[in-house]
Amino acid sequence: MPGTLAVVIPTYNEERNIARMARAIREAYPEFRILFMDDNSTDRSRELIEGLDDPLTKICVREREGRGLAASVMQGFALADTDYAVCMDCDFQHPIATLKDIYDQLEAGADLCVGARTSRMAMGLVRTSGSMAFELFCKIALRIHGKQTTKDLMSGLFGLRCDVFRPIIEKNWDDMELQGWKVLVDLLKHCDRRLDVRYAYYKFEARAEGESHLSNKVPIMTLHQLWGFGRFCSKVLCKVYRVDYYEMYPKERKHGD
Ligand SMILES: Nc1nc2c(ncn2[C@@H]2O[C@H](COP(=O)(O)OP(=O)(O)O)[C@@H](O)[C@H]2O)c(=O)[nH]1
Ligand SMILES: [Mg+2]
Repeated sequence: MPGTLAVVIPTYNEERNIARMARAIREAYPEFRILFMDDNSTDRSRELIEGLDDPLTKICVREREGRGLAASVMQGFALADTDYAVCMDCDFQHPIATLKDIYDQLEAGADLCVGARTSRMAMGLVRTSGSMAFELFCKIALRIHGKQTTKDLMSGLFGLRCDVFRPIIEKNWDDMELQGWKVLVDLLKHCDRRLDVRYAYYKFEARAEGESHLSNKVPIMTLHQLWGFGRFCSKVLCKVYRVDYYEMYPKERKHGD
């Protein structure tokens, strides 16, 4: 029996892309489930997906309190009632054709198949350089802590075996950077066994419609994922960006801070 797959797509105010994305995936893959994990968008996203009337396409509108990209993706992995799940963005930066390559690698036995970008220049020079610098930092931190790393650790496109990763997510939910963006980093950080990692290479495109949701909190949260030294750096970055660290992480507030 071929394995089943759910495409988990985190969304926030993607009305300009969402229905087209659902139709494009459905046209290419009649059997894949599609699960939009929407963070209580203020636009017509929900209406547009419900209007498609496709039994294999669902939109889960999340509670406002638990808002977060990583929380959405990981909750989507937990909800997906399939053998495999793939995380993919809703703005056509990730080619739909790469889903097939990821599926094939998972069927061939991979635990994790990372969509690896052949170039990141679609993000522009400044963001590409930042992305590569942060990736290097993440790789060093993971290695120091004896964890596995992958190519394109910053990738928002990757597929995994649900039976391998669901227990990791459930067990470590409270330690995950739930508002963060680098889901792959958290999954590797909390994984204690050697994974069979494979790759699907793809050309990274520019966003189709709308604007990126990136904010200066994303690099702060990425550093915060990286143990003690990473947290120290995230505090420094908070000072640079004039962001209140303890407002982001109230549980870390000590008496006197
Ligand atoms: N659920 C959820 N999705 C989000 C959030 N922020 C961004 N997204 C989605 O995550 C994906 C990547 O976001 P995007 O703004 O394109 O970031 P970029 O590609 O790094 O510039 C898109 O599908 C967004 O709609 C959020 O807070 N919650
Ligand atoms: Mg994008």
